[in-house]
Order: sequence, then C-alpha cells, then structure tokens
Amino acid sequence: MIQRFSFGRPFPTGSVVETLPIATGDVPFLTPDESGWKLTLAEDAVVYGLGEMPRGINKRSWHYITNNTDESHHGEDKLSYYGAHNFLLIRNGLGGDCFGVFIDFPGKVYYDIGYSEHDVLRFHTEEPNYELYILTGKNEAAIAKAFRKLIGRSYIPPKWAFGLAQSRFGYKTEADVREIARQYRKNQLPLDMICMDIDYMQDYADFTVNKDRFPDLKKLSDDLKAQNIRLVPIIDAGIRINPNDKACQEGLEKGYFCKKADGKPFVAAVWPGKAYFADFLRPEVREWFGSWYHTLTDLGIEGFWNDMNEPALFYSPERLRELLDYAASLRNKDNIEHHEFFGFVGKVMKLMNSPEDYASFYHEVNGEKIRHDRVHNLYGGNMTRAASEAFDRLRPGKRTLLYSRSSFIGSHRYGGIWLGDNHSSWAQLLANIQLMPNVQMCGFLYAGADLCGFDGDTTSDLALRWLEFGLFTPLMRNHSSSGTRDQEYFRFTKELPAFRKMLELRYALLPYLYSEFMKAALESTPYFRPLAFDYPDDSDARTVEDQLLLGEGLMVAPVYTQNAVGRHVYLPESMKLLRLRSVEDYDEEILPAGHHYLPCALNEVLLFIRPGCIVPVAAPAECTAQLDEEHLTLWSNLSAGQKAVYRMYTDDGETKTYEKAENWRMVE
Ligand code: MIG
Repeated sequence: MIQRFSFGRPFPTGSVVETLPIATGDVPFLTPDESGWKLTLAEDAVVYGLGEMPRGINKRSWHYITNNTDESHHGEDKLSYYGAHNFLLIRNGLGGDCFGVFIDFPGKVYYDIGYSEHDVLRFHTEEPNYELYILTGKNEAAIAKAFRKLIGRSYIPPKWAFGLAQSRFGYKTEADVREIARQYRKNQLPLDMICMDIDYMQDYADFTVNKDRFPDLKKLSDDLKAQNIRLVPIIDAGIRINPNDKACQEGLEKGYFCKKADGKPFVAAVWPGKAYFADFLRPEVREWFGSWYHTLTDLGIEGFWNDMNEPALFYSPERLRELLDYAASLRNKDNIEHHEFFGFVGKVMKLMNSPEDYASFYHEVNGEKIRHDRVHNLYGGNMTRAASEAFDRLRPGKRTLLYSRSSFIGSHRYGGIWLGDNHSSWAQLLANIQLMPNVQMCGFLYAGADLCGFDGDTTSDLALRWLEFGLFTPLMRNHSSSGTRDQEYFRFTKELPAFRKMLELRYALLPYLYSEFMKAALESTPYFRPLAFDYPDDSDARTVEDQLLLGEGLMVAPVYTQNAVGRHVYLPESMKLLRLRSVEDYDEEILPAGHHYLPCALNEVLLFIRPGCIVPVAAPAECTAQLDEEHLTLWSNLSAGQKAVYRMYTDDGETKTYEKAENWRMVE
C-alpha cells in the first residue's frame, strides 16, 4: 500500500508517475519533530536507500544532505554526492516494521540517521512544501517493487551499452581514439564503446567539434562502428558565451538561459570559460537544448554522457571579483596575518559551486520565478530528460545510450548514471559495491562507477579486482582523469591474460546479465540487491555489506582488499560456488549455508548459484554484436532429477518494442 501526504505547496518535481489521492489521516510510523519527522530505531534496525550517497548499504550512523554536488573527493566524511534520491527503506529491527519513505522535494533534504543519537532517525526538508509517500508491503522486496512502480519504468539502453566502454579524460585526437580501438582489437580484449571527453570539442564548447583534432568525426564514427565500437561523446551543462556560437546566440535570443534577479542571464565559468545555463525546468528549453544533440546524431553518434549538470560552477565573475579585491587589499602588506591568510584560502576554496551563486539565479516555472537553490536537485535530471526526449525525435523508435552525472528520482526514466569522480583506491571499490543496490533501488538500473578509479594512480591488482566486480555492473566503463597513470586494460601487459578472461566472462554472462536487467526494468524488480531482500528473516544476512544478490539466480562476493587471497562469505542458504578463472576454467563446489572463509586468487572470481537456478552462458565474443546466443552452455545448481527453466530475453537490442512476447525465450 502507498499513502501520499501533502504539506504546504509542493513543487511538481515529476518524480512519480502515478497520481494517488492525498491521505488525510496521520502519517504512520513517523512522528512529527520540530521541522520534520522522526523515528526511534531498534538496536538492529537497517536503513537502506538514499541512492548515490557515501557510506555503506545500511545508511545508519551518519548524516546526509540531498544537495546535488560536484564532489571531487569521495569518502566517508562527505554528506552529498551528485544525485538526489530521497527514498528510504527501513526495517526497524528483525521482525519489526518494514516500510518505505519517499520525500518528493526539489531542494535540500537533511537526514540524521542515528548520527546525533544512535537510536533516532530524523529528516526534514529545507522548506515545508513537500509530498511524503509511505509505502508498506510484505517485506523489503515488495516495498522496493511498489516504489519502482510509483516512479515509473527505468531507462533501458541499447544492448551494446552492456559491453565494455573505454574512456579517459585525455584522448585528444582522432589518432588517440583509433589507437585505443586498435589496441583492444589487437590484444583480443572485447570492447563496444570509446567515450570522448571534452577534448573533442572546440575549446570545450558543447555541440562543436575541434576540426584540427577530429577532421572527420563522421568517418571516425563509421570506421569504428564497422568494428562494432561506438563513440560516446560527452555534453556539458554550460553553454559557452560566444556570439559566434549558434547555440549561445539562439538561447540568448529566445531567453532560454537562467536569469539573475535583474533579468540578465546568469554567468559562471566552467570548462569553456564563461557560460550560460539553460533553464531545463521549462519544457520549451528542454526541447530546444535537446535538439542540439542532432549535431552529433547526424554524424552517426548513438550515445552520450551528460556531465557538469549539478550544475557544477568553477566561479561566477562576482565571486571571483570579491576574491581578487581581497587579494589586492593584502598586496602591500608586509606581514599577512594568519586570519588574512586563511581568509584568502577560504575564499579560494569557496569559489567553486558556491551556495551564494546557486541563490543568485532563477528558473521560470509556469510564469513564476523560482530561485535556483530551491529546486537545485532537479537541474541535472532535467538535462537528461531534455536529451532523452530529443532522441525520441532524432532517432524515433531507437534506443540511445545516455547516462548523466547528476540526477534525481524521476530522471531514471530518461537515462542512467555513472557514479562520478571516484579515485583509485580499495575503499572506492567497496564503495562501488555498496552504491549499486541503493542507486538501483531508486530506479537507476543502468549505473556503474569509473572502473580502476578516476582520480589518482591505479595498480594492476586494483584494476583486476575492480573489473572482477565491474563485470557484473550494467554500465562497465574504465575511465580516468587527465594526468593519471594509464589504465586501459591493454596497458597491463603482464596480467593481460587475466584481464582478457575477465572481460570475456562479462560477455559470456551477457545472456544472463542482459535478461536480468530487462526483467528488472520491465517488472520493477531489482538487479543488484542486499541479501536481506530475499532472506528478510535471517539476522546475519541483514548485516552483510559486501555481497550482493544479482538477478534471480546469482550472488556475488567480490574481493576488495589489497593483497587479499580470499575473503569471508556468508551464505544464507546452501549455494553452488563457482571459482572462475575464466568462463571455461573454474572449480565448483556445493557449500552449506553459513559462514565461510573462501580462498580467491587475484585472477579468480567467486560466483554463487542459488538452488534451483540456471544461468545461460555464451561463448566469449569481442563485442556484443558477435555474441552467439543460439549456442548456450547452462550453469546450474539443480538437485538430481530437478528441472528448471530460465526466462531469457533476446530482442534486437536497439528498438523500443520491449514488450513483445517473442522477446522471451525459455531455456532449459
Ligand atoms: O571538472 O570532462 O566527472 O568524468 O572526465 C571535471 C572532464 C569535468 C568531470 C567528470 C569526469 C570527466 C571530467 N569532468
């Protein structure tokens, strides 16, 4: 059951797709608390949700603010990341109340989940205008499903988007890109996509191509497509201020950029220098901005990533001026005192993504001016929506790959997400594992982190361990920042066979992984989920933070610590362990329920098949287009004489006729 409560004058965020009647009685489970709500937590309460946020699968024992932020230093001390996913799924102790809470609000929501007081959960919105949904059901899984139905079907990418994507902030020329493709093919490492970061643009301006570096992007795209490799360019949120750019000119003429109180367009610097910011909250602006993607779809491009759309701001001219004036006031001082020095440093640090800047411009919603910070969290997701709706016009009936950095619940219907600027550390590999079930619970099924880590220097063992988890994530992309150690998989020459085998394993598992993704999207079921979803009465399962159930038949337990040669695994029931070195080379063993320490060498993956389940496996291929799904091997965990059927999804992978009955094939 879902109850909808309404307070004040809620802003229409577009997060939900079902209009429920507004309930009149008391809000169940929660009690009013100063400006928000509160709940007493049982000693063993578990709180899932919040999507893209720091810390573990269970969010208890920290505080959080949904406030979409370009956070370039991920870690436990952070309160916000790039997405606003205001959904909590609470199990208040074993056998206790189980319910979901969705706070439909476009600005900041503050959560204190056992941070101030270990046994108290509190939350409040920045303004008293919001809708509150309380979801109840049989258990965690039932509530999660009801929530997904409430917010509508998740975005489905083309099938090739389940292949490997290779990316780097630093591919500068056509030759760089061709070399990546050549190395992958030469080394027989599967690959489906190469991402183009901002260097393909002319001076980082959206919807332009640097003709010196990429003289014929259409030909490049065609040539790579002939090898089954797609180019996936980036688009940033800000539009460069340059009277010669048509996008800039048009946006100005039509008044489509966000404006300051004085009616002049808001200006902030990002990669291309000073830029304007389209008012994505207006439908006509979304339509206009989205249409610009034609400059690339016309060249044969079929996929994009949307970046910097929190929106990230380097600085506004006003804020920079203040800093420079302050610096000038210190210039002739012989002794700059500590408070002046730290004052200066503080002003420098506060230039980027300044709350004052977010409070200095406005959106237009149905003729009303709304200050940006009040609806801040809707910005990036509406850029995603702009692009997605444009693709329906530019490429009717076809799926277009799209993932965004910033998002809110609602934008999961228009695109996936990647998890932003992580770094090359073991802690961030664990964070990737823990983020997946929570972002997927909030609708973002097509998601993944930058494998090997974005910032900092990776190592071959971290890269391999990370791939051993990444090979299960829907978006499987290796991406890194400029100036970091090279980390394309072909760079690890000594360990190349191990990397190849793990990439092959991904492709071999695609009949299963793609089918499970499609089931999750079409049936509002989970892809990754915490163990407690399927074993709600198991007191050990609910504490597991580093194993995930994957689709109907599998459990993964990645190794995520440096130099580990095994790990502890908890089995809520007996399962078959496959210790895989490749799709052909593995040991198998039936393990009883309970706690185990399992050896797992650097080149091995632990994969568990649940009782009564079948997993269809294909022969490895160098790209999704060459997967042979006619000749399958079946991995299974069946008792003697037991029969089982696997529902496999096999469609063309590129059109939107998802619901056809012929797309399903029964495998036994
Ligand atoms: O300010 O385009 O998260 O993936 O490589 C950094 C350059 C801008 C941030 C993205 C990252 C991308 C980078 N971008």
